[in-house]
Amino acid sequence: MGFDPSSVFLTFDIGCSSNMGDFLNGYALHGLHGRAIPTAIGMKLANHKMPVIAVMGDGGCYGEGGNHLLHACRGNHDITVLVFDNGVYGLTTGQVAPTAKKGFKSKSTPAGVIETPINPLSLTISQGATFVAQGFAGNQSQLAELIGKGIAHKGFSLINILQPCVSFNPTRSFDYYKEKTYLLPESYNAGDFRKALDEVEESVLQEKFPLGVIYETEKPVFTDGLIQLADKTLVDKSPITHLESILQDFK
Ligand SMILES: Cc1ncc(C[n+]2csc(CCOP(=O)(O)OP(=O)(O)O)c2C)c(N)n1
Repeated sequence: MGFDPSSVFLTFDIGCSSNMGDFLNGYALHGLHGRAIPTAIGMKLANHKMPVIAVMGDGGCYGEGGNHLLHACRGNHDITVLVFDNGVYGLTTGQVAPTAKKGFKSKSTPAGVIETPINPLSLTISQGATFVAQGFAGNQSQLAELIGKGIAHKGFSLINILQPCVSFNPTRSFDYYKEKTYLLPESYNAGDFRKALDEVEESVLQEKFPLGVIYETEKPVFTDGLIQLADKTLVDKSPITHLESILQDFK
């Protein structure tokens, strides 16, 4: 997208997903499990002209950090969240994550998952997200395009990325995703809220995964509502000249 690495901010959760922080150049913060979204929102408030991207696993985003996700959606915070959805807690070796299918047997659910899985698409669309897409690690050109669109979108964007965890989730193999994913047709209208929810519901019934932009709309973003930020960003407004005295409080 032509960004200088020093003009973008990335925040990484904890997990295999977030070890991506070791492979990218750019300003980044590798924070706490489930907390990449509040960190991203904080960065956006400090400098709302800067693209901010949060990278998370499905455990961190839909489990431990699920509450943050809801409020990021309803606030239409202008950040992009990339979720590496493999259906398990990969880094901690395969406990079940919220997108796993009912009945899935894992180390933490030896008799099978009892709960209904979270559907990240309908969840975020219904809570006010203004850009919701799904990609597949096996379709890299489409995925790159979706990530670009998500970053370019003004408002809260979520890209759920289906990907195998070859070590700890054999049920979600490449072949499984190849069979179960489908591209949304050209005629699909991503601007229709009700149709987007219907499409997702139908895909769940069929046990299929749509790929593409599922829903997209325009609404004012959170910082548009802050008159304090109307003229310039917070970092431009108040250079921190008294950092030492702030830090003293923590000593
Ligand atoms: C507050 C907190 N709880 C639990 C952990 C332990 N922990 C580290 S990674 C992880 C799971 C990561 O799973 P996911 O977010 O799905 O990412 P993945 O590794 O699959 O990419 C957990 C539970 C932690 N580091 N911090």
